[in-house]
Formats: sequence, structure tokens, C-alpha cells
Amino acid sequence: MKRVLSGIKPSSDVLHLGHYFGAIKQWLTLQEKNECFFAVVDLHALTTPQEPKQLQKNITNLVKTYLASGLNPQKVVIFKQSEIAEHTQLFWVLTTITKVSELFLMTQYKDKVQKEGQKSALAGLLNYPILMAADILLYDAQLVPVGEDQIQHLELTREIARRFNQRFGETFVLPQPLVEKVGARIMALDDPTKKMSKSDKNPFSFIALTDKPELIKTKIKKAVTDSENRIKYDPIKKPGISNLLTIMSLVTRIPLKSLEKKYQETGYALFKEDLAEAIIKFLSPFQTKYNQISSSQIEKVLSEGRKKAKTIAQKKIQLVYQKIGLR
Ligand code: AQP
Repeated sequence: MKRVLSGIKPSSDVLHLGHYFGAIKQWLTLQEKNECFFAVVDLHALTTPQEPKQLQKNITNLVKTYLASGLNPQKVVIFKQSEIAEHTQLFWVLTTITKVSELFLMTQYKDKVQKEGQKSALAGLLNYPILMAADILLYDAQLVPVGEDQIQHLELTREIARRFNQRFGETFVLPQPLVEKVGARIMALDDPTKKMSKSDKNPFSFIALTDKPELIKTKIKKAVTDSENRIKYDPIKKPGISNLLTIMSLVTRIPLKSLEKKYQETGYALFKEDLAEAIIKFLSPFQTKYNQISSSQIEKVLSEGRKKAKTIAQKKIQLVYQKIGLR
């Protein structure tokens, strides 16, 4: 049994297929045989501007998504990062042993700065990998399920832990990343060269887990492919249809090779119709559960999660303070 920690930012009111297949699906398997902590990493959401009322709604919807996906609060700890002050306490300690030059190397930061410009980039965006390190190290997590884009941040976490341990004595566990191969990166429907993202301004770029059937049909119909009309998995030459094939394979559990064979004579239109139907069928049980979850259920889950997470976090920060000379 290993200790596992992961989380999702409540930066939008809905999650998409990328979150399910890149993160939550793995969590469902992990919860059976491990000690799992799944956070709503609300402090991370603040790295982009959030409207306060909407943020509260996003947090609730994220817990609802966790529960409707099948995370079992009897088996896992579901908690809100901002309710455990030790995350920010440890974050500060870790900022004092992390080099600014290391942060500037982070691809996610570089990408955002390239898009939005260096002048307007916020310090929170630069520093958030350190907060992520604090989230993980606080709980002695051994395994961290992440999407491909987070591997670099996990490497930094390991480096920070190693540095602290060397300087102050064995304190932190070095976590391992766990990356699912298929589904690790679901691409945007309108531009299959970029990752499907919940804060994308174009709602037709992603399939939200709560999208209604008609909307799913429209989104898949509009999804970018190519002019060849030939169904073949080739992410380099045919990124659009390859992304749709990946999604089809994930929702139907049919291997890619079998899908290529099945659709070798058909064009994109028919494949897209089948894909939309397959997604609708796949999401239907999730959506039924999602609509049944009450606010009192959410409050109860968060309150129990807070108690369990707090007990561990408090002990760890006391140890850290003692090691560095604050106690
Ligand atoms: N498109 C994706 N394919 C596979 N995995 C994905 N994840 C996110 N998008 C995809 C994985 O979900 C986990 C939590 O994501 P997050 O919401 O905390 O942060 P994110 O990766 O920044 O997700 P978004 O949708 O792109 O959010 P915004 O637009 O707010 O920045 C991670 O393990 C991530 O890899």
C-alpha cells in the first residue's frame, strides 16, 4: 500500500474528458489498494483571475465531480487545500531553498509568458510549482498521478525534497510520478496541437463531463480533422483524427488498431456520429449521479477530509519547523 496524492484546480465550473482520462480514471484504480488523498487545489486556481462567487461554485462542482466519478470518501480523503494552512506554511519554507532560475525553466510558465507577455505574468504563476511541492511533501506522498505536462513539476518537487533532506536531515519522501500512457494528453477539439483545457475561451474546444447529448454531437461534428477522410492513428501527420480515435478508444475500451480496422471503409462523418453516441453513453451514468449529489453530502465529505488531512499536515509542519530551527 502506498500513499498517493493528487488534485485538480477549480478554475472552471466543469471538468472535461482530459481530466477524467488523464487523472480521475487512474485515481479510481488507485483508491482500491492505496491510501489516497485527493485535493481540490483551490489555492492553485488563484494563479489566474477568479470571480469569488464563481470560484465557490467551481469548488462545489469539483467535489461533485469527484464523487460522481466514483471516488469513495470511505476509502479516500477528499479535502480543500485552502482549509489546511500548513500547505502555505510549508510553501514559504520551500521558497527559501528553491532557486528562481529553476522556476524560470518550467515549461508551463514559459508557455504562459510567451502567450500573455512577461510584464503581466504574476508571481503566483511563477511560484506555483513550489506550492505543488508543498502539497505533495506535506503528506509524504509516494505516488503522484499526473498528466504528462506535470512531470517537470514533479521533478522539481523531488529536487527540493532532496535538497531539504541533505541540508536538514531526512524529512521528506521523494515522490514518484505516475503517468497513464493512453489519455495522458487529450487534445483540444478545435486545435489538436494543444491540450484540451478547461479555461479555454472556446467552449467547442473541450467536452465537459456535464455536456448534454445535443451539445456533444455539435462539438464532435465541429472537431477539426484533415481533408483526407481516412481514419488512421498518426498523431504527427493526422493529429485531429488521432485525438478523436484516442477518445473513442477510451470511452469504448476498444483498442486503437481494432477501431482503425472497423472504420477503414467509412469516412469522418460516420465515425464522428458513432463517437458522439459513444461519449454520450459513457457520460450518462456520471451525469445521473452528478445531478443527485446534495450540498450537505459535499459539506460532510469536505469536513471529514479536513480533519484527516489536518492531522497529518500539522505533524509534518511541526517536524519541518523543528528541523530548520523554528521550534
Ligand atoms: N487535456 C488533458 N489531457 C490529459 N490530462 C489532463 N489534465 C488536464 N488536462 C488534461 C490533467 O488533469 C489534472 C488536473 O488538472 P488541473 O485542472 O489542475 O490543471 P491543468 O492541467 O492546467 O488543466 P486545464 O484544463 O488545462 O486547466 P486550466 O485551463 O485551468 O489551466 C492534471 O494531472 C492534468 O495533467
